Amino acid sequence: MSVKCLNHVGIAVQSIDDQRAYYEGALGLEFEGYEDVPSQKVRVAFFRAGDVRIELLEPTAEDSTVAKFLEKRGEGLHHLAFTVEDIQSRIESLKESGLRMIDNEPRLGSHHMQIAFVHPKSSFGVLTELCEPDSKGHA
Ligand code: CMX
Repeated sequence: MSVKCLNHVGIAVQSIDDQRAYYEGALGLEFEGYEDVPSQKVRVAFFRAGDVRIELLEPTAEDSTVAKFLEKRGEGLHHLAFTVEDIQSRIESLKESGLRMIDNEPRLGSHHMQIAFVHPKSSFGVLTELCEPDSKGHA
């Protein structure tokens, strides 16, 4: 299992609009836009920091996993996402090495990517996302 690069850093927030000025204004990161990700019940905003993105995640439903996270842990670092090739084989090899996956099959995430999560109990408390850009090269 080797990853190509760090794709993005996910940060759970109560309100994207309340934090946009910090990332865009104070830090000077390039704002790339908003996206709804219905499969994950979140609205996200991306900011470009060199080759990596910062992804702000705002829940869109009370039963969103991000709503639960905010309730339990408050705002802050939520996950790290790594770019991989052939995500289904990556999932299988992680399972074979004994790791617990949240997703046994890839799901559609932001930027048309196929995504799958490793359970944080298997990754030392850091929720880890695998993502594979689509054939048009979205990343
Ligand atoms: N990072 C680290 N630990 C986390 C976590 C996170 N982001 N979210 C939950 N946990 C921990 C909980 O604190 C809990 O730990 P303790 O047992 O020590 O208290 C443990 O994981 C299990 O939590 P839970 O409350 O029993 O279960 P949840 O229903 O909250 O589910 C999880 C946890 C990780 C399985 C769920 O959040 C999940 O499926 N996440 C993957 C999908 C996701 O996060 N989507 C949003 C982003 C999508 C995107 O980027 O587009």
